[in-house]
Amino acid sequence: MANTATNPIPQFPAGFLWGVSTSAHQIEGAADKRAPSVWDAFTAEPGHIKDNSTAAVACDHYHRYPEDVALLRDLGVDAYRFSISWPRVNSPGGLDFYDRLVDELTAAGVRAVPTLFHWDLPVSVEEAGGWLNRDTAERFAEYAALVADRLGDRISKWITLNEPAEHTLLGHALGAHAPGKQLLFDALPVAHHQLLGHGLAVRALRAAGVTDIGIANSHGPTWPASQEPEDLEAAAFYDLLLNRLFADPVLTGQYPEGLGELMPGDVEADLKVIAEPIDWYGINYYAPTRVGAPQGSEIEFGGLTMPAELPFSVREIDGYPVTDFGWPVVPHALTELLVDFHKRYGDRLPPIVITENGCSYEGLDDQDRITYLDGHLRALHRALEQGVDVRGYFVWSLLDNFEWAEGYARRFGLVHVDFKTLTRTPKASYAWLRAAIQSQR
Ligand code: GBH
Repeated sequence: MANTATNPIPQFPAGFLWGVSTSAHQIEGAADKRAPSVWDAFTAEPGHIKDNSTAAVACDHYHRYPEDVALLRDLGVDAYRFSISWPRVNSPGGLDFYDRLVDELTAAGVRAVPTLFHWDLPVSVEEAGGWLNRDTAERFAEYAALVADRLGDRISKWITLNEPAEHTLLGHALGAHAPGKQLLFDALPVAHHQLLGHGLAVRALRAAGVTDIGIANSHGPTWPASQEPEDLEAAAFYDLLLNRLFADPVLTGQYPEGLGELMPGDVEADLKVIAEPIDWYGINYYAPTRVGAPQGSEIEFGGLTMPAELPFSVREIDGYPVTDFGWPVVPHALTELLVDFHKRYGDRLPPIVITENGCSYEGLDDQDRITYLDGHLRALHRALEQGVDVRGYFVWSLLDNFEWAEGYARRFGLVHVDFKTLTRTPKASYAWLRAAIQSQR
């Protein structure tokens, strides 16, 4: 692949926020110092994680956070997006860790951007019904208030949920992620209760006096497999699930066509809570998806088994390079996504922040990652030129880490981690990003 990444990236507006992201379960380790989460339970059962690894140690960030904050400082980012582990907060001294981390970040001049829920539900909450139970939304808001009381004075931006779409689909519909439920469309209450939890948490955070609250939703263009009516219909339905189910309620106070009727409880009343105004909207973008009519049998795709009952099937995207994970590299789809979002939601869309974007590649001299990031930053800039209000960009991820069902086999980091010695080594992309950020000052 030609490396076009030697040119400096275009100039972004003053005040544009440059950052990197991680999540608690994927990097922290110190499993002995937290109550168990659904991911601890899920990884303990053989067969769920590709290399049968667990995140008991992961990057050992819990003990090595000063070294990781130094890496952030040297990278020159404005902000660091991490997540707070609810089960750790539930155990004695758990909040002390985040207190120390936030102080360390503040001292290094890096703004703290915590996510309150990045998929690691406490087992105790799961045993009470988890996200299938409406009470979990209330418990989530109480936990949010607790965190805000302790850290609120030193936080820059708040994120309620990470990718409720993936957590619903992979965790509760298909069972590839914790808690491993295979409910297909019976997983829809999980979507509703997460959205309700988001709205209640926004209210709780505001009541605690904090500002600058958002959500991190996963989105990407859905491309139909053909112009045949069956393929167009299947793609439109997939698009509804990925790009509208978690956006419409938050931004417009309504579920998209037909989905509201499938949700539990007093949906109208809940939608008022879910639509509580937010200050910015986070988008995690990786790749577009090609979708066509169901193919009448179970299909394997991207490490997932998709049952024949689904009203769509996911297909390969040809004609683009792919990452080591097999995901296509399509920077212009990011422009397409952002311009479409801007058109669809108009004035109801608050400023956007790209809360995740990145790729998995092996190796320290990761020119392919540089090409990926360079291409996506240019695509992002084109969206800005077309009038989309994007205020920041976070790379997934600072460190190689525990990539969920894939274990340690997929490396998304700007910094390599040797999982035997836990040594951190910045990759070529780390130096590239530092220079790119420097070029903006
Ligand atoms: C995020 O999920 C998570 O928030 C993060 O924890 C995780 O480590 C990171 O991304 C990397 O996976 O159709 O084959 O091209 C991302 C969810 C699901 C986004 C699959 C891209 C398309 C793959 N992703 N998807 S494909």
